[in-house]
Amino acid sequence: MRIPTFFWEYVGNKEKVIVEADDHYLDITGMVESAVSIPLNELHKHIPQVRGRRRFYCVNGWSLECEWAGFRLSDFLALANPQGKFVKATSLGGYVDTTSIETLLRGDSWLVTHMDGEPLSFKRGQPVRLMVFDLYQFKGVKALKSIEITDTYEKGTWSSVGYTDATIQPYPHKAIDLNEERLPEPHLLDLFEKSQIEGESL
Ligand SMILES: Nc1nc2c(c(=O)[nH]1)N[C@H]1C(S)=C(S)[C@@H](COP(=O)(O)O)O[C@H]1N2
Ligand SMILES: [Mo]
Repeated sequence: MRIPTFFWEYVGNKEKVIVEADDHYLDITGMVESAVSIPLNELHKHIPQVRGRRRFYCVNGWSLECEWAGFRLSDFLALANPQGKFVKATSLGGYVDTTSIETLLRGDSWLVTHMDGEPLSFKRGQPVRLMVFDLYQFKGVKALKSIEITDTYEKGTWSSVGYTDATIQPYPHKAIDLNEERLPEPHLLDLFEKSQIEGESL
């Protein structure tokens, strides 16, 4: 798939830490029963691999659907038995975002290693990225290095610059994979109404 340049969203293009999947350890630290530091290429021995088509949405008004493969975040977190309320996820290059565990587990959150059958490229978040499909993707973290379980919410890289609500809005987003302008997305109306009722602030 040819991907337009605005698909690349590394912060200021300054995150330049590249690690091969074979050399990468994923960590879970903080308020956990057992801390985890596991080689990415051994994760499949511990938890099931998953695969499926999902559309992801950027708060800047575009969306993209691919076949993603990886692991469910819930399975990964269970290895550590978290005792706190929040997941603070940090990339190799320092991008960070915090979301409540409740939100992540209620939703559709993955650790993604493959996009359309290929290992993630550097731009796409090599070697593994957190993706939160039912929220805007600034809640996700490319080149994920560590997850810290905490009891306090901290603003992340994008929320610090004013993007506080990650609820996918019901107005159309430009579907860059289909080269179509501003597709209508009626199924999002449901999600939108639900989030208004719950009134959760992320
Ligand atoms: N490490 C890292 N992860 C990140 C970002 C980033 O700048 N750095 N941008 C976020 C945002 S706002 C979006 S929309 C998606 C973009 O993913 P893409 O570059 O694969 O399109 O990654 C998210 N995760
Ligand atoms: Mo984004």
